[in-house]
Amino acid sequence: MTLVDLQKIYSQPFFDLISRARSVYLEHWARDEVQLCTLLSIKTGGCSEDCAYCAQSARYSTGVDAGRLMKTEEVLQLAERARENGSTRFCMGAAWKGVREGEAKFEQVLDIVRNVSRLGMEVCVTLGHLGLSEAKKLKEAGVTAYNHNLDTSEEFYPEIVSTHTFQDRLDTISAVQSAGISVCCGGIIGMGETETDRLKMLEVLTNFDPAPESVPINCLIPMPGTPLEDQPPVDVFELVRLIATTRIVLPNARVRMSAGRTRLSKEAQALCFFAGANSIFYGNKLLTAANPGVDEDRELLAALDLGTHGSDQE
Ligand code: SAM
Ligand code: DTB
Ligand code: SF4
Repeated sequence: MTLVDLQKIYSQPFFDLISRARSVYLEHWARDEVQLCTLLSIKTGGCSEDCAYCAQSARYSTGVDAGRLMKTEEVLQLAERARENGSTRFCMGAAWKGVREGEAKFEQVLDIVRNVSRLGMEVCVTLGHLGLSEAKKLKEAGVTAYNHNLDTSEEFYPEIVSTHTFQDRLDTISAVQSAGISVCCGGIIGMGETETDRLKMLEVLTNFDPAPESVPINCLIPMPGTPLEDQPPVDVFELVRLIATTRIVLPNARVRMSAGRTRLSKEAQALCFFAGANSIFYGNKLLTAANPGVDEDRELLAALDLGTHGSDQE
């Protein structure tokens, strides 16, 4: 896909765009079903990187203190609870620049993954930068997907992060793919980027080989203390257009409505589902920020007659 192709799709009349996205969804997915994913921050805060949106960067005074890496037992208990609550994917995040083979913290993560993967859910981790040997170890331990977002276009990336590059992100993704792990890769909107930046990011995603298995679309949560704390909210129709375009060009990907749902109305979320979103983070908390309550989400899915992945529907 080229940027021009994406611009054509994105800028067609709104109802044509979402109808087309809905048809593509129905052609590729058996039923209306949303995957519930539980997110857990296994190591919070104190990160060396300066990502301008992130409450976990040690550079900003955000009130998020640096924590220690959780113990396997603690993680396992929460993973069991997530499975009981209907999640079919468990995503663990760590606030690090990256991991290296031989480090004690990496060994500890491998131990966590080995244990969590026995529960039978998809196991996703997001640990920052890594190379092929680390990716292979994670695969062996039972990781099914690695989350590493491009976050925005290559051109806008240096405005958001100075401590690593867009190319570093691509290198990690390529290591993950070479190890045979599914890639979960998306971005954030609402950081001051243009429509072209958003579509350029999507252009890069459509040229991944293999295509990303899941695409998280985050709306910026303007975290107090970060350089982006005063950013205005994203226009909901721009969000819906981006989700619909993603559904059309990456028909087999799980498109995840990720950060920022607390600021979206029920109606806005319904439009996002219609446009092809088929996964959400489920649980009261994301990594450090709030997420809609589980009861609220259950009610919303029921009101829209949306089933959940992994549950018996017949
Ligand atoms: N340190 C790892 C990394 O950078 O890949 C993993 C954790 S990082 C918090 C994962 C993703 O969460 C980021 O790439 C970004 O897309 C999203 N994220 C973080 N803070 C956010 C915020 N305030 N609003 C929206 N999305 C956010
Ligand atoms: C992703 O794209 N979004 C999630 C997950 N991958 C790791 C993280 C959202 C974080 C929101 C801000 C916070 O909780 O601090
Ligand atoms: Fe660190 Fe990841 Fe936050 Fe960047 S997004 S500051 S790398 S935790």
